[in-house]
Amino acid sequence: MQDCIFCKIIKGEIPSTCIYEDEDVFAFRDINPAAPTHVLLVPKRHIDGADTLSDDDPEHAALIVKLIFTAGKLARELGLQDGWRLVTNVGEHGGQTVRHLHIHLLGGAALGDFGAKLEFRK
Ligand code: DGP
Repeated sequence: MQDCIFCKIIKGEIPSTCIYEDEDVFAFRDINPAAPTHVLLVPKRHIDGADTLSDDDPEHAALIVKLIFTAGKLARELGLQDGWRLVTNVGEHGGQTVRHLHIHLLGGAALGDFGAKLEFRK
């Protein structure tokens, strides 16, 4: 998608610290880390968010499985043997600031509520 910042990162038009790439998935360091290790995993194909996943698209389910499997592989490679967290924010109330589906991989410390947007605005 033309104006999507993550599509530009995937195409290399905006620099990022890529740590993994295959034909479907791109993973890079978050610019504003919320934990000692904070990686974003995104599908190369633009999908707005988890709210636009659909049974009608046969690729969607396979992509989600691949993103989560890849997160597990990266967590092992990055030494997160003590545990890690996956988060996907959806829409305005979910705190999604970039409208390209992404999964946050967080770890490297005991997280508690760290990195999870559990607070809410009154
Ligand atoms: P969310 O709030 O769930 O939509 O997360 C978006 C994340 O994307 C946020 O943690 C910061 C990160 N981010 C935004 N712009 C850039 C960028 O240009 N480069 C990188 N590496 N990360 C970005």
